[in-house]
Parts: sequence; structure tokens; C-alpha cells
Amino acid sequence: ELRYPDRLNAATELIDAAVARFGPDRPALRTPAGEVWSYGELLTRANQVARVLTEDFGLVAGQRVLLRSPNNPWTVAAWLGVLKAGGVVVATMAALRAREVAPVVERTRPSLALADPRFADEIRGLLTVVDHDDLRARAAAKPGEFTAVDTAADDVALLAPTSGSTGSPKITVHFHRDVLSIDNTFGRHVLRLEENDLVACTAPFAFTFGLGMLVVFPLRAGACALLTEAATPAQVADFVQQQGVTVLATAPTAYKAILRDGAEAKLSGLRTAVSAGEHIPRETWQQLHDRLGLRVVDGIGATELLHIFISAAGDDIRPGATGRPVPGYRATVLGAAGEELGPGEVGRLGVIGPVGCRYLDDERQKDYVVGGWNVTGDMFHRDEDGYFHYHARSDHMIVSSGYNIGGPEVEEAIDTHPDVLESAVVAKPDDERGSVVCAFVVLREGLEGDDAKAREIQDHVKRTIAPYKYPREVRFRTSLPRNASGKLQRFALRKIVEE
Ligand code: 3SK
Repeated sequence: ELRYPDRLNAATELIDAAVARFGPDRPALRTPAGEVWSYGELLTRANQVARVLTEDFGLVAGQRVLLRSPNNPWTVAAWLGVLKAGGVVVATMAALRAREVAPVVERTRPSLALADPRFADEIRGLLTVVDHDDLRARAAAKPGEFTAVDTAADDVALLAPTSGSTGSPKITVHFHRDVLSIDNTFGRHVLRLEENDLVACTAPFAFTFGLGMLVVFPLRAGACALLTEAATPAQVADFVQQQGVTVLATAPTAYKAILRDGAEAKLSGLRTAVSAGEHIPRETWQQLHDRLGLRVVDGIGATELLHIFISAAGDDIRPGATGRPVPGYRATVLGAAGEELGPGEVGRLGVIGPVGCRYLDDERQKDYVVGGWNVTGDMFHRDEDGYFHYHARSDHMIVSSGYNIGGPEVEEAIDTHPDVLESAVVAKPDDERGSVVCAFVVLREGLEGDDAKAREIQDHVKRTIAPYKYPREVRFRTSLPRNASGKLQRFALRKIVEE
């Protein structure tokens, strides 16, 4: 059982403690452009951000601060600075459009936003925005010391939205102790970073996979994080080779693309490769093993539980299985009535551990926490030795390249195109991305669907919501399959794309 003192500030435990333990001069953050921040510099800037928030903007403990920026050193300083000031980080992916940020702002009511200048203007109508140029200038005028606000271990530190299958975001709530507990479980027992590691991860901090891999785990281990803004798989392979990355964490899609391009030799300097966000096919795992001797650490996590709860590393890895519950967690497979199933039986995954699902004021909490188990929406079976084997997602979420894409949200975006009458999207299995969004579209009377119209709809979706959610395939229909009461028969569409 993990125990924390009653009074705890996660940012102090991450950065002040790291400076005390590893010294101020070790590199903490690097960028491919050659920028390097030492542990001491990161502490100074986090403190300066905390001063800007409290002294210039009057932030008081418990108030929320929206972060709108890609992975770069100032985003880390902002994240730590908000917590040191006693504030609550509201995380958002930089790729989101204003119309996707608006419901998050409405639900979380942040007092202000810290935003990269590229993302500042489109949210100025929603709340007070301090762009990073302004933040930098203000921070430079502040002393580099700040005594963190005395927070409780179970004060809220982070609000992390996750796109629900219904389209409206669910806001997960995490405490200061939760932030540390992901290191005391997956970080310490499975990942085991070393001081000389250079860690790269393609996930944004707003996806808590990235937060753990690039901020929490490296700072606790005295390691360094390489921060890259959105990178293609080819760029990832180049960064790994050119920058001397020793630990890479990314989705299976990137590994598959690197293998497809024959670029895997660029990964030969890796000590550890982590795959998460979606299931890694056995063939991909095996190829990386055969060609590079890498035993990829697979893992399943959830924003609701903050990070990875089933995984395995080293000799504990069983190819084809995701792994076993990470020390600190228990997992089971549940049947339709909530009963625990035996080995070999497929059912819904249930997990219990130091972090559990807490949604901000949301009815859907009762669907996620059932009989004390966190029911993640994934179908698994457990084998006789306690290894968990993945089958599928149980809801209408489309997992593509590690991104969770809520089907209804994409349908809504398609339906705002003036030529579209109605649409339905399903996951189409895809070798490279796990699955892709396939849209069935009915056009308004008199209009005909062709390749040009499909591209027009795809571009429209990219302009309307985050571009990664766009339907990579568009099929035109004169009507959608419905049952007698008019309910859409999505299973019939799934059958078509799976044939
Ligand atoms: O597997 C995931 O999707 C996940 C979600 C949140 C944090 C970490 C991970 C791996």
C-alpha cells in the first residue's frame, strides 16, 4: 500500500526534491533544436511562473489554470508552476480547436489560461489568456525562489479531459498524491529509468501517458526528457538516433511505420521501448525483437487511472500478452453481470489501485466504477499465469494510432458540412494504425458522392475538430441501416468494413 504525508505538493516533490537529490546542473529537458534546461533552471522557472500567477494575476489555491501549448520546456515550467502556486492544471491537447476547448472551459471554469502564442488568440474570447511570450517576460522579472503553497495530498492537482464515446468530454480529477503514485507503481516497478537516460515520447503532456513519460518519471529518476512537438514516425526515428535517446515511448503505429520504412536501425541505441495507447500486434513486437533485440514494454493505461496499470518488462514479458497488473494494482475480468470470470474467459477489464476514476460532476462515473472496479471499456482475458490478453474496446470509441476518438464527435463534425444529410462512423481495422475512422455519409438529395466530395468532407472535418480525428475513409450511401424504431444499426456498418 502506498502512503503519503497528509500535506504534499506534487510539484515540490518532483522538482525541488530532484534538485536536492541530483543537484542543479543535470540536464532535465532538451529540445531537438539544442535548447537545454538544467534541473536548477527548471526549478527557477517553475518558481517564477508560480510568482507570476500569484503576484500578477492573484491566483489563489484551488483555482484552475488552462494550459494550451505543445510539449516544450515552458509547458513543463507552467505545469509545475501552477501546482506550486496551489492551482489546478486543466490540460488540453494543442491540436484541439477552439470549439473543442470551449466545453472544457465551460465545465472546468479556469481563472486564466497560459498559452503558446500560436494557440492564444482563438481562446481569448473564452477567458483571460497569458501567452508564453508575456509569461516569459513577466517570469524574467521575478526572483527564482518560491515556497510552494501548502497543499494536501488529496487536493486536486490536475483536471485531464478525455473524449467520451458520447462526444462530450469527461473531465478526470487527479490529486497531488496521484501524480506521485504513477511513479511509485509503473515508474518504479516496470519502467525503472536511470539517471543517464534520455527519454522521448510522442504523446502530448495533456494525454497523461506523455505527462508520466516526459515529466513525472524522468524528474523522479534524475533523467532527461527530449521534448518534441508533434513528430512523424520518421522524425521520431531520427531524433532517437541523432539525440541519443535511450528510452522511447510511443504508440504501436509509430513502431509499425518505422519498421515499414526499414528505419528500425535508427532505434538501435534504445535501452527500453514502451508501447501504449493501443494494443501492439504480436507481429510488430516480434519484428522489433528479431531485428533489434528489443523486448518492447507493452502497457495499458487510462486517463481515468492517470497512467499504466497492466504491463511487464524484461523477463516478465510474455509476447502476445499486455502483461500483469503493475505492483499496486489488482485487475480482473468481469462478466455481463459484474461477476469475476476465470482464466481464458473474455470479458470487461476491471482494475483497482491507488488511482481510481473520479469524473468532475458527471453521471458517467457510475458506468466506469462498478462494484468498486474501474471498468475501462476494454475486453480482455486472463491466462492461467495471471497475464492479461487484449481483445477489443467495448464501446464506440475508435482507437487510431493511440488516439481515442469519440465516434459521435466525428459524426457531428461531418454533419455540419452543408451537403451532408447524415453520417455514421465506425472503426475500420488497419494494419498500421490499429484502426481508422471510416465514415458512411448520406448526401442531401440530388448530390452525388465522388472522390472530390470525400476529400472536401475530410478537409471540413479537419477544420472543424482536431485533424487527427478526420475519417480516413468516406463511403457514400443513399441511406443508413436502421431498425424499426429508427435506431441506427452500427453493427451492420462494422460488418461491412470488416469484410
Ligand atoms: O493506454 C492508454 O491509453 C493510456 C492512457 C492514459 C495514460 C497512459 C496510457 C498508456
